[in-house]
Amino acid sequence: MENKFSLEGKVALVTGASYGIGFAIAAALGKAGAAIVFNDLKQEFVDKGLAAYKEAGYTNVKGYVCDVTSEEQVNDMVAKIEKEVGVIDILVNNAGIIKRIPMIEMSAAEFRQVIDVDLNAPFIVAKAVIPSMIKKGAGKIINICSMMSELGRETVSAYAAAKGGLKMLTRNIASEYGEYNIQCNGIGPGYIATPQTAPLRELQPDGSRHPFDSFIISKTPAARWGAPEDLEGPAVFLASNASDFVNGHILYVDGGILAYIGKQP
Ligand code: NAP
Ligand code: GCO
Repeated sequence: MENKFSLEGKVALVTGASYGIGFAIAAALGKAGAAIVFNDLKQEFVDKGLAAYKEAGYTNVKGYVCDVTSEEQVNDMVAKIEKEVGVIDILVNNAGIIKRIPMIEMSAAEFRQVIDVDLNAPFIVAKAVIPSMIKKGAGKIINICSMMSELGRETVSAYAAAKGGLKMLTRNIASEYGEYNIQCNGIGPGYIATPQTAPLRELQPDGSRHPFDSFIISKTPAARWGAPEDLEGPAVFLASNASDFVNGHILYVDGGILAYIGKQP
């Protein structure tokens, strides 16, 4: 039987993938056969990423310096990738930032910065890769959403607005380009242990768990934080022919958070 999960011969661009969730997803796509392409903001991070992929045994990897909020830089990078590696078959919009600031203390500039990276940039990168996908007659776009695509919480107004918007951008790309055999889906990770969430897991001065850490364990039926590796299978599924009739879907990989009302008293 044909292996519907094989990514042999495919080119995958994962944004912001020197470490964290992006690295785990790119590595999984690489293991399934894809050529890995990633970017980061500075050469220093790209070099660290390249060294990490090499250490993990990946040789078919290219890294580029590119700020995904800059349309000019993104268009240059995509043109270079098409020339140096090939047409991008799989795009994972992973690069993201968060600012945890109570809304009434947040400046409009800070709000805009989060929207710029977490919502405008996925639009910019998707817009840059879709024309070649249309020509090729196939393409996969995966947008990394969040629990905050569905839920609110104190201090993350900009992030929730951006990730909620990204869910709808996902559905709109699916609606607009589905007829060209392009599938655009989202992955909504639950609480995953990465540098982004490190401040929420810091040990207290007395050595006890951070209250947010205990809160997340109690809100998650799986009773643990996720690891970046928990996203590997879902990413390969959505990047492969196994999901060719799945379009505009957000796959939440959250240990059950969205299904759960919370521990009863
Ligand atoms: P992370 O550890 O902070 O990594 C984010 C990556 O994005 C970094 O490599 C960062 O680059 C890069 N980046 C940020 N702004 C960029 C820009 N303008 N241009 C290019 N690259 C940029 O985050 P993570 O936890 O792995 O999260 C990855 C994605 O998953 C994000 O979209 C995040 O919102 C989402 N997510 C995370 C969780 C979680 O619990 N961790 C849950 C749900 C969703 P630098 O190295 O230069 O900072
Ligand atoms: C926060 C967290 C979240 C997670 C994630 C949840 O402060 O609430 O950082 O936003 O990172 O996106 O899915």
